[in-house]
Order: sequence, then structure tokens, then C-alpha cells
Amino acid sequence: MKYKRMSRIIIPSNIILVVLLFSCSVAKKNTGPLSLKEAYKNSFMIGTAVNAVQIEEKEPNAAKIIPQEFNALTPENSMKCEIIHPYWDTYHFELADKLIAYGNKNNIPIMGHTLIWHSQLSQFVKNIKNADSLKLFFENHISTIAARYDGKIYSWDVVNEALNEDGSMRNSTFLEKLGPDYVIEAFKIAQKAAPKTELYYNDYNIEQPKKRAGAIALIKKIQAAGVRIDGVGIQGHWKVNNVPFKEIEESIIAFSKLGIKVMFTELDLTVLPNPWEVNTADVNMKAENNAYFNPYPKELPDSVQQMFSKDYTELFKLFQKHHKEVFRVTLWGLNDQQSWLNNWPIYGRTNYPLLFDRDFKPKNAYFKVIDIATQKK
Ligand code: 9MR
Repeated sequence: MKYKRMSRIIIPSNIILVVLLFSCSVAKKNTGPLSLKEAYKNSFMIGTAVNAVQIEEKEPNAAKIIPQEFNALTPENSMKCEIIHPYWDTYHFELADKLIAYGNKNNIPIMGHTLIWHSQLSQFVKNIKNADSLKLFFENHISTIAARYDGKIYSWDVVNEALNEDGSMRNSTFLEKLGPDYVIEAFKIAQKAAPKTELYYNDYNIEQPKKRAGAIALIKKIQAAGVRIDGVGIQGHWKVNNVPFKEIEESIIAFSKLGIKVMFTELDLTVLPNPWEVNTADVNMKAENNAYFNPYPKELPDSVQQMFSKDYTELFKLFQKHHKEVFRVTLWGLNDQQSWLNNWPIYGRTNYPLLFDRDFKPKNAYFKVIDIATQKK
């Protein structure tokens, strides 16, 4: 009887297929992860670097996307020496304070960047000739800023980029005048001024074996001095089709053995040719612009877009595989327009290194990265 009644209603199979596909897509939209931070909430924090325009919410798209997608914020420039401490006795805290307020309003922790770095130093620091004055600057700078934001920010990159590619200490005014233990000293001062703030060492290329060994030795030295260090930031400025996956994985394992948090703090993937053989993020290296070095001024060819998506996918697969060791992954900027890579190492190029395009639209790589999170760990 039942069979007979049903057999009278004939539904063409293609309609059934359409209805099935539609309900699947509705179901996926309703139950799937809504954003990067949602997708990775059980794995690691997902951050972005923010600039002044974004901190002041002058860009409506950014103002909407940032709190929706990210649960960690790093000031791209506004806590660096030349901005926050321009003269011996003058501090400009306005922008950093606005960032704290922005973080509070949106309930997003702030990752301070950075207390001691050889680059973007104020002119008065570059002019300091003797060790005693530099020591005084060093103590005042770290303790004033770290104390002001203690309990208000989550962490500090206490020292940034202190190493050479071979793992030795980079030559800088700090090394020259204060000696190699200036790094330990910086952590010691920060620890005293900011007992409630996590303290990190941050550098690029420290996934590479020699530089990694240098970073491990440095961290061990800090630990052996009885000084607190809570984490290490591998910056992650890499090149499409040339991402050092093996070294990255080895580094996650090696650094986490030191008993500290491992983070990827400045992730982006350049798609443009590099004027040098070496992979570097040294901001002092610059070259001239020309058509060969700026091959995609209008749009990125599909073939490159695919490599880009693939590399981001593989990277997040790796981070996800090591989600127990990886504490945070921060992208160095929100969208392609904002990236420093449009102006470095050659000024005025069109680069495509991030997960959101120039119109703030999520790229294919964004969706792939979200998909990785939903796959079984
Ligand atoms: O993204 C930053 C860019 O806006 C600045 O002009 C540049 C100047 O030094 O610094 C960039 O950020 C750097 C970060 O602070 C440390 N690691 C390398 C980053 C890219 O240069």
C-alpha cells in the first residue's frame, strides 16, 4: 500500500540532487566555523598586526574584520622606540594607549612589540656615544614602558632580532656598548617592571639551523641566569614556493623542548622576486624598483595564487599538527594593501602576502586555512 502511494509521486533525480546540495550548503553555513579565531579556538591564538589607522578604527572594513577574525593584536609600529620614546624625557603613549582601549573594547589581548631592537631607534639613542648613557636609556626605556602596560598587555617581545644568520650576536649599539649580556639584562629589567606580562625573544629566520642554534643558546643563557623568558617568536617572513617546512617543524620541536611557548609572530608569504639570494627580513636592506621585480602590478596570476594557497594550507597543517606546542600564529597585517612587503626591499611594488586581498575579501587561501582547522587533528 505504502509503496503504491509513493510510486505515484515521481521526483526527477536532478531535483533531488539540487535539494540535497542546497541543504548541505545551508547546514555547512550554519554549523561551520565562522572565522579564523573560531576555527582555531581549540588549537592556538590567531593574531594580526595593526597600524594606526586600524587602531583608530578609521577603516570601516578593518574595524569589522579584525574583531571578527582575530584574538591577538600586535602593534605593527606604535610601540617601537622611535614612536613611543622620541626624546630622552619624552614618551608618546597616545597611540599605544588607544590600542589598549581598542583591545579592551573588543576583548582582544595585546602582544607588545618591541622593547629592545637595533632598528627604528629614536635619533637621540643613535647619538648616544658612551656606555653609561646607553645603559641609563636602556633601563629607563624598558622599565617605563613595561611598567606602564603591565597587567594591560599580554606579552612583550623584549628583544627583537639580536642574532646574525650564523647564530652569533648581531652587531648593534647595544652589543657594542653594553656587551653580549645586554639581552639577559633586558629580560631582567622587564621581569621586574612587568611581573604580570609574558616575556618573549623574537627574530626572523630562527627556524634555520645555525640561527636556531644561536637562539637556543641565547634562551638557555637567559634561563641559566635565573631570568624569566616565557616564549620565542619565529617571525615567519617566507617566500611562496620556498617555505622551509622541514626547518619550521624541527624548530617547533627544538624550541618547545626549552619549556617555553613557541609562536609564529609575523607571518606573511611574499610572491615577488627577491633582489638577493638570501632570505631576510632585515629592514635596512633596500633595492631599486623595475618591471622585472614588480611582475604583477594589476593582479596575481592563477598559477601563483594556487602556489600561495598551497603553501598557506601546508603551513597551517603543520601548525595544526603541532597545536600542543604552537601557542599563537600572527599574520603581519590584515590585507595585501597594508603589507610592508609592498615597500620592502623595493619601494612601491604590488605584493600579495596575506589572507585578505586589497578589497578586504578573504582569498582562497583563507578558506583553505579554515578547512584545515576542521580536519581531524
Ligand atoms: O611592518 C613594519 C613596517 O611598517 C616598518 O616600516 C618596518 C620598519 O622597520 O618594520 C616593519 O615590521 C618589522 C617588525 O617590526 C620586525 N620584524 C620585521 C618586520 C618587517 O620589517
